[in-house]
Amino acid sequence: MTKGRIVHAISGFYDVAVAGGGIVRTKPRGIFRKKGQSPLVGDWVEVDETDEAVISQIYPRKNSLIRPPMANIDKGILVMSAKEPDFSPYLMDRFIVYLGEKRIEPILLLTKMDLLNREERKAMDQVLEGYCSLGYTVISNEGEAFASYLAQLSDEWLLLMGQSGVGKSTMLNRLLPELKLETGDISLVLNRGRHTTRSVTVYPYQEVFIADTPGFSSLQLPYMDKEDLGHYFIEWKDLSPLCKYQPCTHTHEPQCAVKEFCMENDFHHRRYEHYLKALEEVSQQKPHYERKR
Ligand SMILES: Nc1nc2c(ncn2[C@@H]2O[C@H](COP(=O)(O)OP(=O)(O)OP(=O)(O)O)[C@@H](O)[C@H]2O)c(=O)[nH]1
Ligand SMILES: [Zn+2]
Repeated sequence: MTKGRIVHAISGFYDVAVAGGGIVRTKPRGIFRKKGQSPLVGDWVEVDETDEAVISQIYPRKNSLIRPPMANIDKGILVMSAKEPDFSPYLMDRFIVYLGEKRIEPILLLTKMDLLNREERKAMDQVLEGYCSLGYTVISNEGEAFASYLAQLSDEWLLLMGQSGVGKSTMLNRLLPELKLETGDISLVLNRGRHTTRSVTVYPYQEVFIADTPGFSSLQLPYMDKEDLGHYFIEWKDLSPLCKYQPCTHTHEPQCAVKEFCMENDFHHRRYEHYLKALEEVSQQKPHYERKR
C-alpha cells in the first residue's frame, strides 16, 4: 500500500502522485461506486499495487467542490480583472462567501490594472485597500508579485477561479512558459468555457499545485441557513454577538450592531449591500444535492 494524492482524472482512471515520487494510473475499487462515492482530484488515497493498481481507501476530505470536481483545496485564487470584464466587487464578495463556506482561504489576484486611467486606478486602489484592511491578501499580476507570493508557500493546493477572460491562462503561462496555454479575446474564450466547465487540470509549480478551471460567469452560493451568511463577512465577527436579537440577520432587527457599523463608511456599506443581495438568494434556496456531501 502506498499513500498518494490524485492529481488528474481521466475517463474513470485516476493518476496518483505517490509517496517517494512518480505517478501511478489507478482505478477505484468497485466498493466506492456501490457506496456512491467517487474519488476527486486532490483526494489523499491509499493505492494497492498488488495486482493492478487500485485505490483502496479515500481519506476524509477537508473540503470538496462540485464545480470543479476537486477536494482538499487550501487556497482559492480569485482572479479579477480591473476591466474587460469590469471589476465587480459583488462577484468578489460572492466568491469570498463561497470559499468561506468551504473553509478555503481566498487570495485576491488583480489583473489588467494597466487598462485603468489615473482616476479609475485611484478608485480601485481604495477598494483594494478596503479588502487588505479586512486581512485578505491582495496581489496584482504586475511585475513579480504573484510569483514571489507563491515562492513562500509549500505543499499547498491552490485553485484559480474567475470569470472567462480575466487572465488566468495568461498568468499561468507567465509562471510556466512551457505550458503555452491558449489565451484570447473574450468571445472565443467564452465559447471554450461553455464546453469544458467540469474539467480540471493541476499544474505543479515549485512547491505548490495550481488547479486551473475554464472560466465561468456566475457562481451559485452554497446552501446555508440564512443566519449563517453573516459569518462569511469577517469584519462582523466581533460585532454580531453585540446585536440585541440573537441570532440576528442584520436586516429588520432593532439595535443591530452590524448595521450600525456598516452605515459608517462606503466600503463597509457596499459590503453590507452585497450581503443583503446574497441573503435574498440564500433565503430562496431549496436544499439541493450539494448539501448531502
Ligand atoms: N491589458 C492586459 N491584458 C491582459 C492581462 N492579463 C490578460 N490579458 C488579456 O486578456 C485576454 C484574456 O486572457 P486569458 O488569460 O485568456 O483569460 P482566462 O482567464 O484564462 O480565460 P478562460 O480561459 O476563459 O478562463 C487575453 O487577450 C490576454 O492577453 C493584463 O494584465 N493586462
Ligand atoms: Zn445584527
